Amino acid sequence: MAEYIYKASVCQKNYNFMRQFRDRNTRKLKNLTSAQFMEVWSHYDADGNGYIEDQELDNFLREFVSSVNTSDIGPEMLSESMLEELKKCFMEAYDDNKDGKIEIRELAQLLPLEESFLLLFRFDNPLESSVEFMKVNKNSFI
Ligand SMILES: [Ca+2]
Ligand SMILES: [Ca+2]
Repeated sequence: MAEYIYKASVCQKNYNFMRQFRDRNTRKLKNLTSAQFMEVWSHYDADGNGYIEDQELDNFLREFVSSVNTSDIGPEMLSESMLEELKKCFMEAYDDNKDGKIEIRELAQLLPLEESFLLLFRFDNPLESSVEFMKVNKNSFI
């Protein structure tokens, strides 16, 4: 994993959306508020179908990994084979229902969330989809 992070960090040239959520010094992800989480979600679920999949998943992984670095230094991209390998490990860890896509509940396990917000994702809650989630989110948080 360390190697991936290093290599990815020399690669990304474009604006990295994830970087703003990392602590300037420790480079750890900060606890996200519900609003920030939804920003991340809608940024990467570009077509809004309720899943981060295929190209969206690749984009997310690239940025997630390379955001560890403070700046983008080189023009080189994360190689396809490295990305594939990374994706395999990643999906094994986070794709709970093994459908090859990341849904909102799975992303919630991946990102650090603020305590009160985290409760929404505990197992006895009835949220089935991102659409439902956004409804609840709108009522209780914004
Ligand atoms: Ca999508
Ligand atoms: Ca899944």
